[in-house]
Amino acid sequence: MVLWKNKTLKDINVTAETDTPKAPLREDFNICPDPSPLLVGPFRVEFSTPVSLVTVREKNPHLQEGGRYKPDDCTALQKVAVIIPFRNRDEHLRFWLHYLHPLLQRQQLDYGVYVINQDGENTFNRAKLMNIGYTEALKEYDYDCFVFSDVDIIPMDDRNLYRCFSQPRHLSVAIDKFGFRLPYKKIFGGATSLSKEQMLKINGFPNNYWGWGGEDDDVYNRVTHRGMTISRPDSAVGKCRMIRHTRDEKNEPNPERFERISHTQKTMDKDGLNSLEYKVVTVEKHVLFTKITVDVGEPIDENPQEN
Ligand SMILES: [Mn+2]
Repeated sequence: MVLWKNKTLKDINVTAETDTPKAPLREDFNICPDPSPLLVGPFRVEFSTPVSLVTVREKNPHLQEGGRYKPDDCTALQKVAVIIPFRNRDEHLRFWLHYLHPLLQRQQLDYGVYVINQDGENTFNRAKLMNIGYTEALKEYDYDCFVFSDVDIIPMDDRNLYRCFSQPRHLSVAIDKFGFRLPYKKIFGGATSLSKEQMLKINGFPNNYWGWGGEDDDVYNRVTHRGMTISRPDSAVGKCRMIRHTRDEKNEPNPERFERISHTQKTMDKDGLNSLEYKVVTVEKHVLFTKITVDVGEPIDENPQEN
C-alpha cells in the first residue's frame, strides 16, 4: 500500500495493463469451434417443389431483421456479408434462402444477406452490384468477409465454408451444369469469397462490364496481379447445383469482354471501389434479407468520336 501512496488511479491502471498478463478480451471467450459441430456434410438439393418465403421464415426463427444472424452460444469466427447481385429472380431467391440460411447457421457464422437489386431496365452490371453490396454492407456492420453469390448457385455440402481464407476463395467449384468439374482452371465466377483486406488489395471489382461475361475473369486477373492465388474446396465438398434458366433480357453477352480482360493490369487501379458511383433507390429490411435497390447508371462511351 505504501508503495502506491503517490500514484494516481491512472498510473495504477497503466501498471496493471503492462505488468500483468494480458487478459483475453471478452469476445475471445468461447470462440465457435472449427469445424462447426453442426455440419451435416452433403445434403439433397432439388428445385422441383417451389418454396414459399413463409415456410423459410418459419424454418429460420432465429433470424434478425434484414437477414442477420449470429450464434447465441459462441462467438463466430468471421463476420460475413453475403452479397447477391440481383434482378427479377424472385423464384431463384426463394430457393437460395431456403437452402443457404440453414447452411450459414450450421456453419455458425455471424452473417447478413444483402440482395443488391439493379433498378430499371438497362443492361445488367453484376460486378458493379457486388461493389455496391460490399460498400453498403460495411456501412451497417463491421464485416470482415464478403461472400459474393449468384442467386442460382446452391452448394450441396455444408463443409463448403461460406467464409474467407488466406487467399480469395472460389466456392462454386463443381457445378452440376459443368459435370461437377471446373470448366476452366481460372474460373472465378458463381460464388466466391474475399476478405475486406483482399477486396481492398484488388480495388474491388470492375464497374464497366455491362452484360454477361468477363467480369469474373477480370477479378481473377486482379487477384493474380496482386500476387494472390485462388483457394478452392475439393470437388466433392465443392459440389453445387445451378438453377436452370433462360438467358435474362438485358444481359446479353458483352462483346467488349475479351478486349477488357486483356487490360486488367492497366485499368484495375483506376476502376473499382475507388471510382464507384451509384444511387440507392430503396432499402427494404425483410426478415430473410436486406434488399437494396440501386441505380447503377448505364454504359458511358469511353471513346466518343470527335466530330
Ligand atoms: Mn445463371
